[in-house]
Amino acid sequence: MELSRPNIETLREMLAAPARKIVTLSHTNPDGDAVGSSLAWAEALRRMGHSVTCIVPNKYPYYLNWMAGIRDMVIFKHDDEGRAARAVAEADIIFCLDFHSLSRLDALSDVIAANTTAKRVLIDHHLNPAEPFDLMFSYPESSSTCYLLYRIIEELWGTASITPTQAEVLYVGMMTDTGNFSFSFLTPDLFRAVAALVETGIEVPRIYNNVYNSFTEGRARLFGYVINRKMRILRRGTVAHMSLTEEEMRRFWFQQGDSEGFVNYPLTIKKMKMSAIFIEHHDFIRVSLRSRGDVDVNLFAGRYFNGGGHRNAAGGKSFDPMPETIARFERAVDEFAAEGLL
Ligand SMILES: [Mn+2]
Repeated sequence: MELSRPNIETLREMLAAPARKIVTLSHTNPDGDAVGSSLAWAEALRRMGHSVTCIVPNKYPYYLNWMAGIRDMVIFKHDDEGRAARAVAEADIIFCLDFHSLSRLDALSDVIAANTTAKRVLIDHHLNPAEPFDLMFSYPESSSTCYLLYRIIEELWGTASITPTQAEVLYVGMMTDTGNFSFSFLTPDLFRAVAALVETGIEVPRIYNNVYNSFTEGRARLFGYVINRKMRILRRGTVAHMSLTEEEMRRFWFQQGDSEGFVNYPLTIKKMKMSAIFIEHHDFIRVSLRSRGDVDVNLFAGRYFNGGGHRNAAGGKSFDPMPETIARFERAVDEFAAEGLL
């Protein structure tokens, strides 16, 4: 992965004095990569004298609460004082981290659209960025936005500039987006980056425990329930889907983030190629898709659920009720298989 030299120089000029008002944005249901990249980038920019507001559309999951600086992030959904709207209106530069389309911001996208003068910079690793940006760092071959950001920081200021707090939040993004370094794009350079982060003194086992061993009892029981009672297997054991209604989630004291990772589990079954979970929200159903190897769930999500993401991890939405959503998925799977794509 080679970063574009002209883009790096443009970014360097953009961040040269005078001090700017800067906003970082990340996607709805912010995950470790979204939060980690926002916090690491904000620290770098503040050190240069810029004033930075990190905004996310809704709350991050509780198992990220321990991350340094996370409580300073503005959560648009609970922002009764209008801090997000003010920061966006005043912003000279808006950094879009870990998402490729303003539609991933839900209601926050209207606020962004209102500021037509700020420079917009994309730093992301999802396929096919949707909007025009003034400057784009779009690298789908990067395993996480945090790794991409590490490389940008390396080019701009050198890795010696990375503090232990930055290293810790960058590591969270690299770890979570790769499933603790088990998915694709695990390049030697990624591990060299990890080595540099570890050199700053971060405690890898503690970070792992904070993220992966900090769930609630309700989450463990909900997981057992969804695998045992709700997993359906199609096409001779190669496709699985699961669903959760709001009523079921209430029964297990659901908290946001509790269903994180469920969709990966069917892929632990030998020969499984594709897994889906449908999670009911107030006015739509969120569809999450995972696959192994050549099965392209980015294509599948785009075609059937108006979404996208990465080849092996993607998502979309359905505005139909649950039974219709599941029936549509099953028909889509047959169509996909008939075309030899599964
Ligand atoms: Mn990511």
